[in-house]
Amino acid sequence: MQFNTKDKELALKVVYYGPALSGKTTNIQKLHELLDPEARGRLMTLDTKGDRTLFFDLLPVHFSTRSGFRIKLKLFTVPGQVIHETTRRIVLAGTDAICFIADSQRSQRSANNEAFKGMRRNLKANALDPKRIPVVIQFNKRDLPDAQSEAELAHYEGKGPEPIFRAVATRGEGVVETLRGCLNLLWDVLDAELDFRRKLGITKDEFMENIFGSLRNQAAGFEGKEARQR
Ligand SMILES: Nc1nc2c(ncn2[C@@H]2O[C@H](COP(=O)(O)OP(=O)(O)O)[C@@H](O)[C@H]2O)c(=O)[nH]1
Ligand SMILES: [Mg+2]
Repeated sequence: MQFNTKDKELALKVVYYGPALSGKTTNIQKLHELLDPEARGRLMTLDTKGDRTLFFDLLPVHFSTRSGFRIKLKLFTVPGQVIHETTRRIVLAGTDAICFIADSQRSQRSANNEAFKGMRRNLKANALDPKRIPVVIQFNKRDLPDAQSEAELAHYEGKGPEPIFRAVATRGEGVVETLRGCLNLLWDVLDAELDFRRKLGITKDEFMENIFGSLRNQAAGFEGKEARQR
């Protein structure tokens, strides 16, 4: 996080972490489609198949608050393949929150578990406390026949503190809910630690509205847009 109260600038970093092919890139591609073009920047996607040393996707989202703060939200994905462990560690550096994208398919259970353990290990390697960094878990690919059942997911819900979201990222289902859930936790942590609400001069609701408000307006169509300008 970069928080500059003098220049009224705040940059937050959220990382989409998880095993290979769980749908991390699809999540931020859908966000890119859904978010207000005025609020989001260019989606940068680097292909992990290519011959590069650093691979990740980045979607910047930026907006100004009523209180005059410029806020930039940087959404990153990590490459899931085992060989890219160093990249995952580097991308996690300085992260403020994590959306862990799990693959619902039964065949991917151990890949999910390995990635989750790796995430905790890489947080620690970056001197970040896994207990302090907000994490939400998304079980993606709910549409596939081999997906773990609701009863099986309920088992995870009881296991850890992380909220669990269901998604079909390819259809955009659950994508916004997951990010919203993550930012909800992040706001609470930052408000408790830094007195965020007072320093930013906005409430949590306003913060969320700034990011996601345009989604509702898109659904509401032209009338919604007009109402927003008033
Ligand atoms: N059936 C299904 N396929 C998905 C879903 N989300 C992503 N995929 C597919 O899974 C593959 C890997 O997705 P990608 O976002 O590249 O995974 P990443 O490696 O985590 O970034 C792609 O072929 C996606 O179209 C989903 O919810 N359902
Ligand atoms: Mg990817």
